[in-house]
Amino acid sequence: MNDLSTPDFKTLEQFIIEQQEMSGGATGAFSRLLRDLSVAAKVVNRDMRRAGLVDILGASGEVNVQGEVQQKMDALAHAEFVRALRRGGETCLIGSEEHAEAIPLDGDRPGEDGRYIVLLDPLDGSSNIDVNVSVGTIFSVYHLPEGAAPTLEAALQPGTEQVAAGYIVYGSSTILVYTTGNGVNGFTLEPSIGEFILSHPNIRTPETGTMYSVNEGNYNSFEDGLKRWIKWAQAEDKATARPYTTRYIGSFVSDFHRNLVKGGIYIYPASAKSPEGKLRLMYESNPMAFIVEQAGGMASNGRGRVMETQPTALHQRTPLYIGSKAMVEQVERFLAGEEG
Ligand code: AHM
Ligand code: MG
Repeated sequence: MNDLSTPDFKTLEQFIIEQQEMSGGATGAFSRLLRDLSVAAKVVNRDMRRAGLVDILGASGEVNVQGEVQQKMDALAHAEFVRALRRGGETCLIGSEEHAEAIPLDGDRPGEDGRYIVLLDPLDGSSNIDVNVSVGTIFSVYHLPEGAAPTLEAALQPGTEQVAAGYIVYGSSTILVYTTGNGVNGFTLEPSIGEFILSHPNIRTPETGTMYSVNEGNYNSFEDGLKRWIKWAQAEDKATARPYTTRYIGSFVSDFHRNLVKGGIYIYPASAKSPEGKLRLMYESNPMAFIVEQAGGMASNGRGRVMETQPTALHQRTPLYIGSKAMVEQVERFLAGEEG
């Protein structure tokens, strides 16, 4: 992390503008969109830091005259992102985990309708808030196809068409990580100046790791190949640093971020409880798949590349195997019956 006492730290906004200048011909619309997302993230971060005080402060009626503070945090995060994107004017359509239908935005600059589609999970893992566990936001950005109307059909593009993807972890610190297809960079929020500062330039995920993240309570209904891989991971073998370590927070963004930095695999497979897997393709799996691939990792549905799935619905689910490349490839081989 850069030292703020030295003049050479770089803010997210400076970084975005630098990138824009490097890609000649950019109009600035995309930079403004990223700024809008980061502003919403700061607002949500502020609200998150007060989450434990909601009952006390809310009861006094002093915090928020609209009573918003008493809303569930995930609904509040949804409202904040929609507000920021609407105000920013670069977005024509939003798809959110917190809203059944895609939301078209009129934009408040007549004749200058936004050209971007933003799909997001405003607050993933929100059931963890009550117990003070880190949660996050995940977002995915597409172009509105030339000549298309801003409807759900326009949003149903495979993950390979994403122009940007990112996430924010509201954890012991708040970090925003994103890619535009040109590597992955992470920015930590410096609360005293209210800016995201470049803290993790050009993130590369380790080729392999020794951590796996899966809800093993569902083990009995996993498919055989996965069961065999888990038993393999638990077996003792010095040469391959086994047994591996289980790390499962139950908050996807946090589990993903840890594995991205340290190496590992996150798995949410099909199970009896969730026959299609649990995570959503469009605003959970695809954006993380884009990021992990850009960092040198891999994302699979167990049979193929997640980002090549042709979506048919905004909220569709997918099994997900994501993380260090060697680990994802190996689990795929177990699933195909080629090992174990
Ligand atoms: P949510 O979008 O309703 O918060 O659900 C997604 C969350 C992920 O953050 C987490 O990895 C997963 O659900 C945990 O599910 P489970 O409790 O079944 O292990
Ligand atoms: Mg979610």
